[in-house]
Amino acid sequence: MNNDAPPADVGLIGLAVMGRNLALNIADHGYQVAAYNRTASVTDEFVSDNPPEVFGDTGGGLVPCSTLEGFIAALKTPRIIIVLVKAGPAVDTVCNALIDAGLSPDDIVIDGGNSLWTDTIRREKDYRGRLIFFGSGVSGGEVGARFGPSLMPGGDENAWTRLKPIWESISAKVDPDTGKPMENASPGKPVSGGEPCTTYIGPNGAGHYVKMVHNGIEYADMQLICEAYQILRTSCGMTPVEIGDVFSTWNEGDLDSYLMEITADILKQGDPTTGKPIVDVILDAAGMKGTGTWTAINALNLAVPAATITEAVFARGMSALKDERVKASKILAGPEGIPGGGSNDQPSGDAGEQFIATVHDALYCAKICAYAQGFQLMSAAQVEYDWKFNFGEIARIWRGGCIIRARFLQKITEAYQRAPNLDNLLLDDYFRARIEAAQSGWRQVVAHAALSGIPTPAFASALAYYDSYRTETLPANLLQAMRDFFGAHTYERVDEERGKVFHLDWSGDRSEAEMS
Ligand code: NBP
Repeated sequence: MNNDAPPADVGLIGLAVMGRNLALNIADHGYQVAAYNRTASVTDEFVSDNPPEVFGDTGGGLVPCSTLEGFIAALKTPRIIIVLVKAGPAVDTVCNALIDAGLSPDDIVIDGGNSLWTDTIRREKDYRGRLIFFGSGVSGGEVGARFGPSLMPGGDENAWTRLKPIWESISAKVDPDTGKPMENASPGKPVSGGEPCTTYIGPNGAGHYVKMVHNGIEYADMQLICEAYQILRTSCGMTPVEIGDVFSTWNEGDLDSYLMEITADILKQGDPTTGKPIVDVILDAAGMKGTGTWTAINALNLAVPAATITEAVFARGMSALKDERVKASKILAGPEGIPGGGSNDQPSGDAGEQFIATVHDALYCAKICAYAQGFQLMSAAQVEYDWKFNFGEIARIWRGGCIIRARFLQKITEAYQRAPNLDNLLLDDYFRARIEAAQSGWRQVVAHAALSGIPTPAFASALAYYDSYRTETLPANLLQAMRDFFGAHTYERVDEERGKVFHLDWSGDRSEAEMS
């Protein structure tokens, strides 16, 4: 540690991709950041790569620390320490090492990693009296961390009061008039003004929970874009560059989003080695790190029909079965005997343009459903886990910095501002009208894909979600009868109060009795 350095305002442990970029962002905002990494050479290299000039005249800078004792001594008290290490046991290793190195009970330790929210609930309790454990979702990847992420803080509210000025200064900013992200930050020159993309989410694991659902929605959003690409490629015979051009146009309208923007860019990129479109040389086997799966598991646990999010996780799993799929593609016939599906009847000219418009509508409608499911899941979770979410605020802080940032989120913010207790986003007047106007294209695309043998699990599941949600009588009456038949699980009657349950003596005289 440099003994001449003034005490640091905030500490950062873990200088991999996220930690180093967040440290630079914090320093850009005029803070002195004590930086520590388990492997000390990483700290030295990081600090020597980022001399004080990097931070211009902001007054911010880095204070390298080679031991945790030195790190603790470098920080103003009560301390604020951000931990950005690999999610899982490493977070506890760091907390315990900090306690052993002399941390005080009123020091805040913020876990900014993708930790499982139940771990955050446990840690918040476990470390009470030794340190104040606080969880915060950080979204936006490397660039977001550097120039403005979306931050989803959860934990003790007094701790939030201390953290708030830093979190508000380093988060992404949105233009309050347009609702669009302000993206003109550069090293040493942070964005000034604008609405910060952070707000207090709730106690204990609430911030990490909302970040998890954000990632679940991100899975669905990405899968839907991929399905739109697959349909245009297979059914219209369009090249990646042509589809990239279409996506660039869509990015100027309703579907304006970071993911749409980067997809258009990716589709126009050639492979530096072969010159082919890069997308054609990347193996179609998706990876995942767990947050989508956690969202799906939580939706299943709470019986919330977040089907499009869950399908997006399954779609990655299916993609990873590459070798099996290659074999199956030579064995299993699609419609009209086309192996692996696909259509020979490609629309062109006006018909082609019209078809592209239907794919746009399908993507837009399905995307609304994916978001509706994410918000429905959070709505169930707040009851189950005793939180009180402000959904308008959650949509608001997702408008900038994070991976799912999109024009569309402004509309979600407005929907929840109009009706904070909205049962489902689909019931909001704006979204209801938009789906009403676009659903015909959505239905055509799903039908076309089914008839052509093109897999569209997310498009189709979103449509099933929409149709199920708007159906007054589902065949669950028949299902309940079956459950009562084989397991005496009882049923409710349409002509009795909810909560009264009945059983029919299916194997006896078929009389009905009210059960207690
Ligand atoms: P990684 O998740 O790759 O973790 C690497 C860092 O953890 C290194 O600094 C490493 O130190 C440190 N570390 C490990 Br591993 N075990 C440790 C231990 N027992 N004690 C102390 N330090 C330990 O880094 P990342 O990609 O920057 O991500 C950080 C967190 O942010 C993760 O939770 C991640 O899920 C989350 N996140 C990542 C992204 C992204 O785009 N990468 C986006 C949003 C959130 P070492 O140098 O000594 O090995």
